[in-house]
Amino acid sequence: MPKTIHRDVSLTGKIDFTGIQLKAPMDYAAGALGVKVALQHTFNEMGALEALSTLARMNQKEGFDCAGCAWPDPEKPSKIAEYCENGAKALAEEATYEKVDEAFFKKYSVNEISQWSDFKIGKSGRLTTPMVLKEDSLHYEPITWEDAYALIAKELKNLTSPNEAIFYTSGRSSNEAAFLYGLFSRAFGTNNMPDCSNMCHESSGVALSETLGIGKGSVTLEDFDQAEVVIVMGQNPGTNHPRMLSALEKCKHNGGKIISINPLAEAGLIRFKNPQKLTGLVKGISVTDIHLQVKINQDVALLKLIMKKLAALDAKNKTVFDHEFIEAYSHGYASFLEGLSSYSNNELLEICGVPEEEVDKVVSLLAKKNRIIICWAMGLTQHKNGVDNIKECVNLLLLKGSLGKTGSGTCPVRGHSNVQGDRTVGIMHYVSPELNTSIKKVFGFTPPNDEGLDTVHAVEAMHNGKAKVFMALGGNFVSAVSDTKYTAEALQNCSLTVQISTKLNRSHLITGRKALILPTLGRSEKDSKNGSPRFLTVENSMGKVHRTKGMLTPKSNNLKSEPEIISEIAHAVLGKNHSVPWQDFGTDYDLIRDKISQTIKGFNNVTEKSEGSGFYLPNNVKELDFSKLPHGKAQFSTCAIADHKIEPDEFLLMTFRSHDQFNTTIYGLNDRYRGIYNERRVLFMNETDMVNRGFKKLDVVDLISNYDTIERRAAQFLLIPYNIPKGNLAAYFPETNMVIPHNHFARSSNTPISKSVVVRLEKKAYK
Ligand SMILES: Nc1nc2c(c(=O)[nH]1)N[C@H]1C(S)=C(S)[C@@H](COP(=O)(O)OP(=O)(O)OC[C@H]3O[C@@H](n4cnc5c(=O)[nH]c(N)nc54)[C@H](O)[C@@H]3O)O[C@H]1N2
Ligand SMILES: Nc1nc2c(c(=O)[nH]1)N[C@H]1C(S)=C(S)[C@@H](COP(=O)(O)OP(=O)(O)OC[C@H]3O[C@@H](n4cnc5c(=O)[nH]c(N)nc54)[C@H](O)[C@@H]3O)O[C@H]1N2
Ligand SMILES: [Mo]
Repeated sequence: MPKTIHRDVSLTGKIDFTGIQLKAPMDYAAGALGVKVALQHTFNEMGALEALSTLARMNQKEGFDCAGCAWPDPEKPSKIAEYCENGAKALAEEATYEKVDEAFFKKYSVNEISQWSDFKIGKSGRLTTPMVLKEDSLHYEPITWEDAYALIAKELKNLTSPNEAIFYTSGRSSNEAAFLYGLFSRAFGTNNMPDCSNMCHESSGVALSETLGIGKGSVTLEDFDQAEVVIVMGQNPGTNHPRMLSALEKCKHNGGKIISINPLAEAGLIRFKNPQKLTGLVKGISVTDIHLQVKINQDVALLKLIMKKLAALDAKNKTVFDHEFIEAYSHGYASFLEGLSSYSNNELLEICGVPEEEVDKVVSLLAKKNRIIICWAMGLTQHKNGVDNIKECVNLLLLKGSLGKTGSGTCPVRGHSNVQGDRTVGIMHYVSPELNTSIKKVFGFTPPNDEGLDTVHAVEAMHNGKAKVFMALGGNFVSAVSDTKYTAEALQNCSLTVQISTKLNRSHLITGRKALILPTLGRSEKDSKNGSPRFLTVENSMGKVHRTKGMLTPKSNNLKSEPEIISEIAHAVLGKNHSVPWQDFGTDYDLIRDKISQTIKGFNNVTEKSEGSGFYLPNNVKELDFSKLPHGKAQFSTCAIADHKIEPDEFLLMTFRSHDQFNTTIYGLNDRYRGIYNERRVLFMNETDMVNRGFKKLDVVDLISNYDTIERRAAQFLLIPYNIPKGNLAAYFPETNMVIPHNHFARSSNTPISKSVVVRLEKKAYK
């Protein structure tokens, strides 16, 4: 177990198998079993009555926004239920009656709790009262809110420079809380605002900003009704965005075709049994028309091949590409075409690993269609060439003129339910001159003008002692970031770590010399001030801002809302004479929204406009306005094919989510769609690879990576033969974060390479 100076905390919990059972992978998502599992989770944690009445208000206009994912709500939400199995699990996790209170911390030391699995830690329950872990202590003790704020103020004021502080955000926050947090960080004097987006869709943000002038997608939910083709790349919607399957179903109903590009045939992409329809529960529809089983990280090669073949057709009749669009709205077409010709079709086929007849089916479909949507998530962003993966998607849409018209466009499918809103209202490590100017105008102070630290660089700064205070608005930093051992050492180097959280997680155990837990209200809980309930706002994956209002009685009387906690911290640090009226913000959310209206483009009258189904933020792609880009045009790009130097005994590993987790929160031990029950330490491997290496089903192996001559190891995984391309492996995060090097990340976006880690396997004797 890794030692720290003060404490002996485990990074992973005791590693043990939990009793695996295997079944055949499923070929459909949702259905009656999905409904049953959803209800089981909520009934167990909340009781049947409360569970049913709460689920009925989820994602409805007067209800609260599901904290599960950022997929938008339809204009007319389903009367039966507008939630999915995994949304229900997210609710159950937050609304549980289990509590982590003073008595819990008195009973268990951080060393003891850290021996538990992430599953058991999460199941301990909701945090109920502020707690402090004093220097050299092994037990958290209660602290008053005032003393907690004072401790933070003292530590922050002791720093030699504001840049020694780090303010991390996870994407569950509201617009109001995120706006205040960003404002506070800037008023304190630093842009050190890493956020979960750095590990998630940053590659999308960078690629889309550079090519189309906005770091967000361009489609609305209604575009799915009109699309002729939807391409779903590097995404597992059946598990991570189940409500997206209804949109795909509708698209198909209207005659659209679905193409999936994924190394795995994920259940939700094969067949969908819509739980909101009686017929759907039984029969369902087949979702994907063509599945391209690409090798991990060879999407650029595959897209190049598709576009090369389309270009060859277009050369004959000039009807395949939208030449009018290309001429009017894009720049760089000629050099893009030239770039395509530097590879032969055979080379590209060999690299991407997809059978040519499947590629040809896609080519003949795309040749005739113009209303095309490309959806993607982590399968494209978390690679060294993540930014290029997305630029190559943009190239295809530009060729087909599939932007700025109904039924077409870019659709990066966001992760956390408000990760997009957090960024819109100011959580970013880079400098936005426009935002700085408005902050100066509205609040009367000058925000810092030097770029701050993103996630990977924040870890590095803490590791080498350049940053000393770490604060997190949600999330589970130590487990979410790559290179668990290095990240743990980084946090342990801090003098103070502060977690504003709803649930206990490993980041409360692997801490700075001093640590604070500040417990906060969850999305589903009533947020009242002087007896009147308040609402907050969020932005969904498609740029629509709307209200969210909790309805459940808070799990403890000693919880505070995120905006209140942040404004009290800011007040304690910056004092009552600061030009920002911090304490007023904690009590009056309308006031925060007034200030957001004045500061952030597109938010005017947000309090009124967010009512009902809300409003869309401005989006230049929808208007085909590329005036801010070079030559005033959307940009074609020449993208690099990934070039992994893989030795004969090495594999490329993707680290992904099971059906029973939300990031580092483990809901359960089943990955039903993939046929895995009661176990998370599994490694999916191609059967021929297994035979060739002399491995058998359920053999035990360690995963080992070797970057820059440093060996990193994740111990004890059970081998599962699976339909995955040769040379590729898959296993769950966060267990695998031990082998992902902290200093290898995507070019330009700095997103860790969580989906393409070079590893070898070492067989272990195990009884
Ligand atoms: N229930 C649930 N919902 C969630 C989450 C959760 O953990 N649980 N997490 C939320 C968050 S923060 C996010 S970011 C999203 C994540 O949503 P996803 O991106 O769907 O999540 P992953 O499990 O990482 O799955 C990535 C998919 O990409 C594929 N893939 C991997 N490598 C490649 C590649 O090189 N090329 C291609 N084409 N495909 C590849 C994998 O096979 C897998 O299907 O979901 C959000 N919603
Ligand atoms: N290897 C590998 N690593 C990855 C990924 C991967 O695919 N592979 N995916 C990456 C991605 S896409 C992401 S987004 C990150 C996720 O990184 P994070 O966002 O940091 O991690 P989460 O697991 O979502 O955080 C869960 C914790 O958030 C707290 N929480 C939940 N709801 C609330 C709330 O409403 N308010 C507050 N204040 N706290 C709350 C709870 O205490 C809970 O324990 O992980 C990244 N890490
Ligand atoms: Mo994410």
